[in-house]
Amino acid sequence: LFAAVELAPRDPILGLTEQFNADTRSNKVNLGVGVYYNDEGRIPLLKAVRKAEQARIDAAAARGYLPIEGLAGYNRAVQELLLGADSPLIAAGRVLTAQSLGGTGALKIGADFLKRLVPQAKVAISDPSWENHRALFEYAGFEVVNYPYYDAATHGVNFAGMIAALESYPAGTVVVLHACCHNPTGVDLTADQWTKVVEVVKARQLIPFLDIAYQGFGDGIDADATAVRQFADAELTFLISSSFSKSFSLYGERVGALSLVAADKEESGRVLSQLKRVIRTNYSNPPTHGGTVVAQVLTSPELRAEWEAELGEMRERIRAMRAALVAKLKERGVARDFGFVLQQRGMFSYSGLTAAQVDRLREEHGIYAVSTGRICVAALNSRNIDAVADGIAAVLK
Ligand code: PLP
Ligand code: TYF
Repeated sequence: LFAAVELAPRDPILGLTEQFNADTRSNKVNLGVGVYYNDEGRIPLLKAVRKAEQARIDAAAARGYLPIEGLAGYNRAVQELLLGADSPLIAAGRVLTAQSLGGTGALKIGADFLKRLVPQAKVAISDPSWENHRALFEYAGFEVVNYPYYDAATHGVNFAGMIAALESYPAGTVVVLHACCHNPTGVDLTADQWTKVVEVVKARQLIPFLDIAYQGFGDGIDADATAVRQFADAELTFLISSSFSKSFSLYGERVGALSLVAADKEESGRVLSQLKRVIRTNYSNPPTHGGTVVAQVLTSPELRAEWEAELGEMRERIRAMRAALVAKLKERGVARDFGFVLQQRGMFSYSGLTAAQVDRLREEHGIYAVSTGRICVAALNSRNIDAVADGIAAVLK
């Protein structure tokens, strides 16, 4: 049966971590995978999370099945985080949310749902985009195309190219948009550029699918939701995949959500009934632990305040590392101006390093980055940053 099965290629990012783990050098640094590490180089367990987990253990709660769409309190909290607690769409019953297996799970149930709804549609993703976007939508049966996004010459967005592509798509094309902290480039649209994107999406009757995996890592919880809220204000129907992997440092618990904004409450009920079918036939219902913990933190005033402070610390630490990297490269006499790293948002920086330079960084210095030149700034710390600056300076000579 399996004799003809070919060996599949490794995911370039997760494959890099396997290679890193097998490296025996003690001074190695992994700037490959998108994970936030604290200054000690460890994935933090947030204090707010620990307290909510302790309360859950103390309550000795039974582990019955959750509803197909997950915990009601969790889903409501997700909606308020994305759209704002005072959102008229939530009040009108137009938003429906299903707890999902991380942001990836949200994209997948969204893709499966869309495939039944608009089977002929193409899906457009940014060039470049998160490693998994293309494969995920292709596995769901869609043809995937790229819209221009990153402009290497300016370290910015090729906005004219992006808009021209959106304007060229037929009505009903699904457009996947990174709502903040673009992965892999770190380059985001401004609020005014989002206004233009919303206008074009509306005029061309495209189907917006917003992916927000780093809310709170850019400029703050509400500031990072600007794109989501502009789509909401434009009276559009759209999809949002969201994730708490990063913002709660709960990578392995798989906590995310798919939210859909429907035209009215009655439509929302019909849509949810179909989405539940997708979920039922995939994994029946989501797990209890992560969703319960996140809901507890988001709805308890003390834990919420503690989480927001911890998220703010993560955001500030990444910013400090951006500034330190730029300064240290300058100190080492690197001629290229890396000031653009300070403008980028979230965990990542498209550093401008070539694949050959990334190879040398790994082979000669034990510093791992993605071959595209993407580095995870959230993996820099006060102990490894000098070695990283030395390595980058060396490969740029
Ligand atoms: N979408 C983007 C843009 C991401 O960078 C990630 C990162 O992991 C995801 C979705 C998936 O999130 P999760 O790890 O919660 O599945
Ligand atoms: O981009 C990253 O590094 C994270 C983690 O297939 C990740 O989003 C990377 C690749 C992948 C799944 C998750």
